[in-house]
Amino acid sequence: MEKIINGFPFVEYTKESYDEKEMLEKSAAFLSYMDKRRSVRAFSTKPVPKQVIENLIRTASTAPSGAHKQPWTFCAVSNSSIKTAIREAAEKEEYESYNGRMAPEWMEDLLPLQTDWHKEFLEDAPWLIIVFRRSYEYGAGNTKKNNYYVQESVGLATGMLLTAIHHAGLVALTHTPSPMGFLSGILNRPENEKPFLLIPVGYPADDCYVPKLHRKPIESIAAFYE
Ligand code: IYR
Repeated sequence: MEKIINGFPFVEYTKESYDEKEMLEKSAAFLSYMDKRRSVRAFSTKPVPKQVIENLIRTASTAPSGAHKQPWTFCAVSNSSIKTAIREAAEKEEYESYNGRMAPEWMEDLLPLQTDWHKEFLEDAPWLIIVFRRSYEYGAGNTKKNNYYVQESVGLATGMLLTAIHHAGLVALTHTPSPMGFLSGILNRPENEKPFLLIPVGYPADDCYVPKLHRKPIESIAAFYE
């Protein structure tokens, strides 16, 4: 059903609700499913079909955004020379970060993850999805048109991307080479797009270990006011 409200088209919302028992079961099952998602740093080189990546990106793009501006661009790279260029540029920055640019406290906080400046995953993973935030759009005559809550919107879309990746049985890493301006150059992105996150996507390597982490209990992450 469609109707016009103050001159703007609306469609009837299609309900998706369950009885309380079903809701409890579904929410608990989804929790235990999502709890298995982990950031992975050891990737298999096994290819992933482009159609799957397209579906993941389209899922991410269902995220809410400020004034529905959808202020994101997802660049999906499987081209091996571009992956190599990204790895080389990222490792150059990361080498500097791990050799003096990161404060001692930061280095210490990273110890349990055992990361370093080597980024093999940037070549091993079959796809790199580089998320760009679009700070503004170009209007007629090259004028700038505002986007709103860009960081929040792109953060939400990226969260949904990670959920979709996990749901497809694949793994990902939210990688933040810093600074990451080199991505705009390598991918030839326009001035209104700024790199947000670099996400290798693929299958885990055969011998894949992840840090033994603990999730904060509900008492530490939530406050209920009933
Ligand atoms: N960007 C570096 C360092 C790093 C920073 C944080 I915060 C992490 O959670 C993990 C790593 C790197 O990717 O190695």
